[in-house]
Amino acid sequence: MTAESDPDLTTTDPEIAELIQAENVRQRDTVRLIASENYVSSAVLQATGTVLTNKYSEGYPGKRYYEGQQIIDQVETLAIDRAKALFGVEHANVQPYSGSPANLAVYLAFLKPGETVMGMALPMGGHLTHGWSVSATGTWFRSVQYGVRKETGRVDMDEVRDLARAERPKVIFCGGTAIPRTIDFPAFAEVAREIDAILVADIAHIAGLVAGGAHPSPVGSAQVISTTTHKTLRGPRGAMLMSTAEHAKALDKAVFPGLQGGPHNHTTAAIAVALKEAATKEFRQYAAAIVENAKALADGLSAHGFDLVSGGTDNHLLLVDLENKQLPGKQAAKALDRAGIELNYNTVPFDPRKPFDPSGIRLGTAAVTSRGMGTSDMSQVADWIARVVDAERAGDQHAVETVGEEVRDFARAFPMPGLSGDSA
Ligand code: DSN
Repeated sequence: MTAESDPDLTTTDPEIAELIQAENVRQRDTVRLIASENYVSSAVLQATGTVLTNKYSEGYPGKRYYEGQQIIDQVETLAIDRAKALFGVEHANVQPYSGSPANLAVYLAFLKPGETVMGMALPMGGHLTHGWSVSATGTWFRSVQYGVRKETGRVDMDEVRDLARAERPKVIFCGGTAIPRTIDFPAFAEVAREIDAILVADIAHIAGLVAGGAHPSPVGSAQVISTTTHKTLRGPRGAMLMSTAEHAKALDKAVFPGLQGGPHNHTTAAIAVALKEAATKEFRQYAAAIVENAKALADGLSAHGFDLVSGGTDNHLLLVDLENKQLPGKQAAKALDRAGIELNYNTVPFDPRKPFDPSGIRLGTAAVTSRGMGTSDMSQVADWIARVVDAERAGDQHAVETVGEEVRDFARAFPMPGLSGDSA
């Protein structure tokens, strides 16, 4: 390839170009309820697909191991400054490649192999990297895990305190991937203070809600905040670590050179753009609308007899136990996918079934909110979910297909961010 012979994607690789185009259409024509997904803006997409991908910049602004950083330093500094201003933190590192590497950096910064970490158990709503047994974090470190109360589906702070007092973890994680309720950061901070542990708030799921004022902030409670940038925050696939000034050096050293090489500068630029968007009034409205939509979806599903873990939601996420519907979560998720309603099967707390074929489904309202859907649309979506679940249990594939046609027509009426009118 030379500059004179540099054909575009459709010429160089029509197969991949067609697949990307097909994914454009698929994302446009479905109701996306995967709690960890979203639609980024055109501006974020544009920043991602730039020549910044060509540049190596191991190190940090002003202290790099490669030359030619005149522009990259400015890009990364903007991202850092915007993260600090948006979340109100003393330090931000925008280089982690994604959430799991960000959390691994926390271990490298504060723990030696074999030392104790405490986190929420994965089947209770936690994350693999909070010390779950199959993760490196549960293999290389001594892990103790807390859960939720069976009767309430909510985090049991008495259990957290008792476990912390008995096991003396050096690091405590709060947050997770299937928590439909507000995280009580001050209560976790009190436990961590008592045993002199570092509290890490993993806000990957709720970062957009925190930034938009729709969930309390962990700042002032957690010394370290870990987040991905692509869920409710609506940025590119990436992550950030934020902290008090005291822990800045340890975290930076853990990210680079501890775990990673050169940062993905095109992603850093897109994170900066997303952070700028997240500082707007419109973003605060979007964050509030996510929660309103989740509550409307919860009301709609409850009206159809669905059993919501914890009885409802305070944030963007719903966890539904399908045991009373006599349909396994995986079968329901696959039937809903055939009908254009995209979500994931998920374990529910105290699930008697296996993780690969669990009892529940997990839903989130960030992506549909980005499409401009509102509370009355959520009640329609709840009706469709109920119809598909009933049809699948009855083996009525025609009924599932009929919902699919209705869903496609409905979804097409909502413009898709990142997709210009004639692209699909
Ligand atoms: N995979 C993410 C989620 O779906 O919640 C967490 O890492």
